[in-house]
Amino acid sequence: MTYEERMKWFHEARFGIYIHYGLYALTGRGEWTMYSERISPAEYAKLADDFKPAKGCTDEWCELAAAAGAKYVVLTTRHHEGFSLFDSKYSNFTAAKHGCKRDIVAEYVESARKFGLKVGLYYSLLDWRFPGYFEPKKFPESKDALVERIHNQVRELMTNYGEISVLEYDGGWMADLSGTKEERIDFWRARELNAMVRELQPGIIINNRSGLEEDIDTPEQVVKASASGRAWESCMCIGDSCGWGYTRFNPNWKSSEQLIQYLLSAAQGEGNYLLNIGPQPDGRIRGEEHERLVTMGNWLKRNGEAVYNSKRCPLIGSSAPGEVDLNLQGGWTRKENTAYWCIVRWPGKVATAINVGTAPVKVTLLDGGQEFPFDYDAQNGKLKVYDLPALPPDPLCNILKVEFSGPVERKAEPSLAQWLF
Ligand code: JFZ
Repeated sequence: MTYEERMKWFHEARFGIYIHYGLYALTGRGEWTMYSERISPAEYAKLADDFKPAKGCTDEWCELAAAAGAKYVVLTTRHHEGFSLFDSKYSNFTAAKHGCKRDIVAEYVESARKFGLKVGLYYSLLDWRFPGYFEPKKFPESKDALVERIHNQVRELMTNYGEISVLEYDGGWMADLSGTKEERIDFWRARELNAMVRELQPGIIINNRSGLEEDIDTPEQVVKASASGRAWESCMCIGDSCGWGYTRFNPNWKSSEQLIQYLLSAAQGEGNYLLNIGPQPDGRIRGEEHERLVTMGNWLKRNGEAVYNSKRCPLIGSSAPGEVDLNLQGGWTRKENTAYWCIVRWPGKVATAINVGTAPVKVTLLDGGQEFPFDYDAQNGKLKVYDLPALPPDPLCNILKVEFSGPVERKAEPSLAQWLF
């Protein structure tokens, strides 16, 4: 299967939901609590017997992800704390052997398929319980045992749960942040690991966090486009960036408007947006996350044409790899000779786009299809759309669908001062 064939559904999807759930949810202080508070493995393991996610919580996660307009989900099967949400022959520190005594990954993949979502699995290479991770030279047996463990568990994940569409590694960095890329690859035996993964799951997409580049870049808490031709996925929390796992107190929630803008920024850079939820100790989703995802889904029902399977557009504000620049009027996505102007700050009755190099033939509001008159000054590359509502039709974000007479081109400005004369 070629890279392009494997990536096809990913580019059509544009939007996924990350789910950070594990023992750490019981602390209410985030997924790094064990390390941040230097809680001993023995003390931390006491939480396991209280790990009792509500029956059906995986259905709740996946039903909400589908309602949000996401096309795939990614669940933390084992985070840095080492607690596996799946049954494993290689660890007793699992949800199948403690607390609920259930295989949550098995329930999750069934739920994802029930709601028509592609299945993604997150797996942390590091495990704080192994001294060999922190000091591999001092504890070589522990380091070797950890690496052997992760190879065996990844094989279990790639074998026991049907078709897996995305494997999101994490935690591939060295504890002292030292090491070259090659040293990290050797430490985890990543080439051997990923060859096994691809043997078991030929269509899988693997992220760039095992040390090897593999299929997708993974900018975190920022929308940063990779070069054309390289797939990428921006992952982000809805609340504070410190809280992937459930944090009881999390005062800074991004608004639905901001989340939609981030999703559009990702699409404008031909990338994906993986938005995170951190289920509560009982597995239920908190109101702040639930309401935003429902709002996003309702907006996508009306405007998804501009997002799903969209491509980069050469018009201003949407095409440059690297930082995706959100210019004042908003950026553009594209499908063939049609472009979608994602207007995040409504200009009032007249909207002006500059550096437009192709003649438009029709301008409509994507939501509802209302057509608007426009004037196109080919000489100066300026498009003006008239008779728009004075107030934004949709308070969240509005898309003008612009159908062009041919391939969409950006009109170069002969000089920076040209427009002054
Ligand atoms: C990692 C995890 O430590 C975190 O808990 C969460 O799961 C997130 C999605 O991934 O966080 C990172 C990973 C990499 C960097 C920073 C935070 N990095 O490369 O700077």
